Amino acid sequence: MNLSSVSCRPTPRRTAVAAVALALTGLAAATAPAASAAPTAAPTAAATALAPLAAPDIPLANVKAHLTQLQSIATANGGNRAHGRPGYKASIDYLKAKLDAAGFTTSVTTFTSSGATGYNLIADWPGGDPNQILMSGAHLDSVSSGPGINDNGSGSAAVLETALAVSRAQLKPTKHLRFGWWGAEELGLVGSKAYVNSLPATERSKFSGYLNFDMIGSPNPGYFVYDDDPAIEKTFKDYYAGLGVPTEIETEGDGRSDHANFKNVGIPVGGLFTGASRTKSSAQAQKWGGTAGTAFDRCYHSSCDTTANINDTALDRNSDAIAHAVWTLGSGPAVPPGDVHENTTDVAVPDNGAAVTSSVTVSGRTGNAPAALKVGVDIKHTWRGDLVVDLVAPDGTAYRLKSSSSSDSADNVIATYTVDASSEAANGTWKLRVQDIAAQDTGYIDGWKLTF
Ligand code: DTR
Ligand code: CA
Ligand code: ZN
Ligand code: ZN
Repeated sequence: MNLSSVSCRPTPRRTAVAAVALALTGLAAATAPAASAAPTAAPTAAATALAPLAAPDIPLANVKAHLTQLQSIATANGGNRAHGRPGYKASIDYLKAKLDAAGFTTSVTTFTSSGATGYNLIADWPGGDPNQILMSGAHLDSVSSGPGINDNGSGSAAVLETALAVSRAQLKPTKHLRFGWWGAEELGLVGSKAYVNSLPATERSKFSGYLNFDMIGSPNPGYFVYDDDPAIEKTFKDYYAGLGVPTEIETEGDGRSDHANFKNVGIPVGGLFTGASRTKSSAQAQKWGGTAGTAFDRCYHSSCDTTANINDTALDRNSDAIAHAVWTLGSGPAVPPGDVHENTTDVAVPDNGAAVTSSVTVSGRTGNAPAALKVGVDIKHTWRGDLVVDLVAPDGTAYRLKSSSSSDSADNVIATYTVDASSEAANGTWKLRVQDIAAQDTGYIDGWKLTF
C-alpha cells in the first residue's frame, strides 16, 4: 500500500502498519475447498457457435438389409415377431449381435406381459456426458398377425443403422448416446414403460431427449413430425425443409407409441411417422405424392406388412433424418451466447464484518453444471485485498474465487472466474458470498452472473 497514494476517497485507507499487522496475523483463508477458479484477464469473448458435425448419409440398402433379415426371422418363426413368440427374441438377438460387433455396450432387460417374458435391448455408445443422455428408440415387436416390417421393422432398422453409422464414424458427441428397442409395444407400450419405470428420478433428469420412430416407411407415406419438444421438432422440420419436403404435425401421436412413457416423466420427446390406417387426403397427395383416399399403410397390423410394404424414399429420408437429429442434438446446441443467470441488486459488504450473499436461482436445466462454469463478478470496493469471494453451490459446497491479500490495494473486483462445477446439480439456488476481513475500505456487490 502506498501512503502517498492516499486517494481523496471518502473511505480512509489503512496505514502500512495495519497492513503489515494483517499480513502477520496470517488471516485464516476461508475453509472453502480451492476451486480451479482463476480470474480470466478480461471478460471471455462472446461464445462462438460451434456448428454441429454433419451426419453421414444412412445407406438405404443397409436399412433394407436389416428388414430382409427381420422378414426371414418372421418367416422362420410362424410368420411374426410378436411379444412372447420366438420371432421376437430372434429379432433381439439379431440386433444385439450387430451392436456388440460395432462396439456398443448392450444389455437385454426382461419384463413380463400377458404371462410371457418380454425383452428390451439397450445399447450405449461409450463416451459423452453421462449427465446428458440423448436416446433414440423404436419398438421391435410386431403384431401376431404378421411380420411387422413397416410396423415397426422400419423404425427398428433405421435406428440400428444410425447406431452403426455412429460406430463407423467413431463419433465423439457432447452428449451420451443411447439407443433402445422395445418389446410389447403392441400390447400397450409395455416394454418402454418397464424401462422408464426402472429409471430412478436422478437418471431420468439426465435425459436431454428421447426420439421415437414407429412406422417410418409406410407404402403411401406422409411426413409427420411429432409436435412435442420444440427443439427436437425444429431439428426434424429443418431437415425436411432442407430437402424441400413439407411436413405436418403428427396429430394422433400422443399416447400412441413409446415416446408417451418418456413424456409422462418429463423427458423431452420427438419423433417421425409416415402414417398407419388413416386415409391420405387429396391435399396430402398433392404435396407428398401417393394415393389420395387410400390408407398411408393399408397393411397396418396385417399379414401383408412384409418387405413389399415399404416406400423406399420415405424410409431413406427418415433414416437420414434420424442420423441428422442424433448428430445435431447429440453435439449439444450450437454454443449459445450462454444460459445466463444474473443478479444486479446491490448488496453492501460490511467493513471487517460478516459475509454477505447474493443469489441466483437456476431451473429448467438437465443434469449437472458444466466443468467450465463462468462466474462473472462485479464488486465495487476500495482496497480489494480485504475481500474473500466464494461461489456457493445449491448443496452448500463453496468454491473459492478470490482469497484476501494484504498487498492488493487496487480497487474493485471485476472479473470472470471459471469453476469446475461438474459435480453439482445445475438447478437450484447458487450464491456469491463476499466477506470483508479487514477494517477500513468498504464497498458492495454491484452484480454477478452465472453463464452455463
Ligand atoms: N401405435 C403404433 C402405430 C401408431 C398409430 N398412431 C401413431 C402415431 C405415432 C406413432 C405411432 C403410431 C403401432 O401400432 O405400433
Ligand atoms: Ca440415405
Ligand atoms: Zn402397431
Ligand atoms: Zn408401431
